[in-house]
Amino acid sequence: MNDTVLYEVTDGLATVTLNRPEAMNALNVAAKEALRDSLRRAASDSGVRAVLLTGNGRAFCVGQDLKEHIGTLEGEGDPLGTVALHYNPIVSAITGMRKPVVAAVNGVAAGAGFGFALAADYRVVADGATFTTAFTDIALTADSGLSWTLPRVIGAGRAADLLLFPRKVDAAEAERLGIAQRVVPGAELDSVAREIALRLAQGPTRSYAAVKEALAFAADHSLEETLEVEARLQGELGSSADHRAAVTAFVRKERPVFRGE
Ligand code: T3D
Repeated sequence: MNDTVLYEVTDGLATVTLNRPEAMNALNVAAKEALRDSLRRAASDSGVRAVLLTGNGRAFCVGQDLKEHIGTLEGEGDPLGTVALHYNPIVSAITGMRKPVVAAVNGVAAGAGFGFALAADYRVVADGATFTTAFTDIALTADSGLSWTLPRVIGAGRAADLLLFPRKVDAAEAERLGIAQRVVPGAELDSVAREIALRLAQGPTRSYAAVKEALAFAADHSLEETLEVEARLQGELGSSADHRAAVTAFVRKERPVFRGE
């Protein structure tokens, strides 16, 4: 691990912070490796029940560090090998994590940075933040899952528009399009995003994992197939300690305490 990404766990919440503010959290190799490893660490730590992903400084993440990339293009080897090596594992770590991931989008999210935000389960966005696909401006195509997530979130026509004609989508439009689930004043972003992520960290972790699994499955399967998956997942949750505790608390008119079990 290195200081391009900060990792902290408190109260069951892992906070993963991109920490290259001087470079707008552009992703050089060190940052990509640290982000991938931090997310895997959070996924495998049973003490972590939710993850908050954010950036230090005025950007959330502007994607690939193009100042590093130009060197790779001019050197030997496979300049775009980083997609399989870094970007894909980062996105898979976020989407495959059996716990909720909240992105606190503090500033511009461009290219892969936009992709990471959309891979998260919930986006809390500062009112001054913007989103841009950026890829075709540098003669690339979408990566970091954007060609899968973006049309599902905003529709195929709008996704094609943003990918063919990259522009900055402001927070208000992001909220209208469904990119942002919540927009808050910049000064309140940290506290609101943390409050939301902590609430998830104290919630029924296995239920959240099942919601993630079912939504991902339903995205490319039939209703009949999805009904089967829902039945299996519900069956598994039926014998969970959190479900028993919640129903007992409901009947007793008490607040349930979820242990993520
Ligand atoms: O290997 C591969 O390439 C494959 C992987 C691809 C994944 C990707 O993410 S590809 C997409 C890469 N990202 C971009 O193309 C975004 C490029 N940046 C921009 O379009 C704009 O900078 C922003 C819309 C993000 C922000 O605009 P603005 O006006 O707020 O800031 P600015 O003035 O353009 O930039 C401020 C500084 O940040 C500037 O540096 P300087 O002049 O002060 O030294 C700029 O060069 C730097 N910066 C911004 N984006 C990047 C960057 N430096 C390195 N890499 C960047 N991606």
